Amino acid sequence: MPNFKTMPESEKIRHLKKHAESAARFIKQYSHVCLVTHNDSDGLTSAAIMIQAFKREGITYYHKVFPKLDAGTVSYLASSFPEDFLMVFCDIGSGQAEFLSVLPNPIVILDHHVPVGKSPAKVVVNPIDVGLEGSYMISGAGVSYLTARAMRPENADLASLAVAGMIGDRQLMVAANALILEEAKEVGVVTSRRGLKVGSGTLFEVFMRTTEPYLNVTGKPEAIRSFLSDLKLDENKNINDLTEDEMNSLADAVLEKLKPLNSPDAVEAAVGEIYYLKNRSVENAFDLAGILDSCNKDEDFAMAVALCLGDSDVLERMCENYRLTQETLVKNLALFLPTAVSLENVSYIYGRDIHSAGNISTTYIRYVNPQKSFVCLNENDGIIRISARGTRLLIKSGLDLSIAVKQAAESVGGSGGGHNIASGGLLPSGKETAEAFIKKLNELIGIQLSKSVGGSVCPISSEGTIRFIDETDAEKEEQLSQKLVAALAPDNVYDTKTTVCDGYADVQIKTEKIGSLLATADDLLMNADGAVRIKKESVKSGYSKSHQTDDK
Ligand SMILES: [Mn+2]
Repeated sequence: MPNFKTMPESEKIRHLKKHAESAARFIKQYSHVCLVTHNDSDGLTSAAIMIQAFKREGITYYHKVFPKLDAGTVSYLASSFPEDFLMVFCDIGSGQAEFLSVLPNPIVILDHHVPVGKSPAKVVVNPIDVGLEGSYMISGAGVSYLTARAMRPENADLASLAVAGMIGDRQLMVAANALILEEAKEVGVVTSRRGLKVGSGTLFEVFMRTTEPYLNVTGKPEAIRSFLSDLKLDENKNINDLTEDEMNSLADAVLEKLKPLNSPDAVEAAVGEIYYLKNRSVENAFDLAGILDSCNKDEDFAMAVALCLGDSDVLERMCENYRLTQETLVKNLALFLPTAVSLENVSYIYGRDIHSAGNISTTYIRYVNPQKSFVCLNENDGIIRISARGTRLLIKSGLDLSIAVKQAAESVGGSGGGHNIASGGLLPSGKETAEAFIKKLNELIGIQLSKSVGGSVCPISSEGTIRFIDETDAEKEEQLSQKLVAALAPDNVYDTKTTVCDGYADVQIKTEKIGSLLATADDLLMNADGAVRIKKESVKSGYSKSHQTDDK
């Protein structure tokens, strides 16, 4: 078993590709496949990728879409398909090993979710198995693409769908994603330009219905008009037709609005590369991902796959559906975001029949308060659906929502899981259950973030103070704290401030990244420990004239 922890990223990707090759070889042995995919844009683009690949191999397929797998859905699959059908799961299936074990069929899993339990699958392709991050380095569509690509080189044209899947899952263009994007550009199925990362349309339309980024003008006609006229931009101009200068000034104005949030996630989500899918009927990748995410019925899912594979007859209907969904979302955000309650480590909204709870969560953590994890608890049909979100900054400080949500949900008789940054689950209904869950979650996240590092370092901001309490007696001897900070001075990074007072010394550290802050605090504490020990040793061996203190 290779050691994936110490392996360079390119090696990990090479191993992932090897797994994809095994999956491709395995799939090609079958003539009948039941394809099961997740119901979001990443799952639906995965479906389109695999369906095109099956068609090219002459494999007969059936396609089922589920929001999640449980005992019921798996027993439905078991009773609906003969045992000799290959079951291929895309963007779903890693967390449900125990349910899948009852299927007599051969199974292939192409997924990027956290694996739970021993998988009954014959082949699993999952980035986490080779030490890559599933939450931002490759999506379900990316994993499916690598598999399809290994089935047949001509499947390289499906890379544009993989890019739409990455966009839909809000991934970063790094690691395996970067490699797939490079391939997509090489074969000419994707191009890109820099600017505001939104769908196409007139500037007025874009700000009326775009929730990524969600700004103080979003959905407000008057505010949008004055924002655009201040920038001397014509509200009826299509965003695709903006000159480079116009796009830059628009992007700068949006960044200015995001500044007070101090959220790298928001900045990254708002401005950067816009991807155009050159061989798809919806060219803008944000539009395609949005359209697919607005699908929620079986007939929508069939249209979604058809749209991905070039059926332009369904285009108008799906775009209209998407427009309505976004309008409702903008209204819901205005309605629900102000109802959020904040505890020490988590903010939450609890309500009934909340539409698009996942989007509300994403919007809240990104554009309202990125300093704490966020949970939307949506009660309907006698059950509470959890949708929890974190930020990469919080994850660097120790947050893992897949674990915290699972444990908190289980503590009140529910279930949960997902990614470290975005996780979901179910709870029994009732306000008391919801409150008990939140209380437990708040506590668990507090433990994960382990609020203090050898003093009062707050790991959520990139600013912290370590206080050294001086136990030496100021009347009779030299203050140890002064010696200590003098000894530490060479370790000071840019923006380190030291204050020495009677009885204590404060070292205040400011860094750009939370990681550097933690590393600096760690170094300082280690060296401080060393300095104290040396001081005590020197006291013992008589080098110091100061009064000998208790040195056990
Ligand atoms: Mn996914």
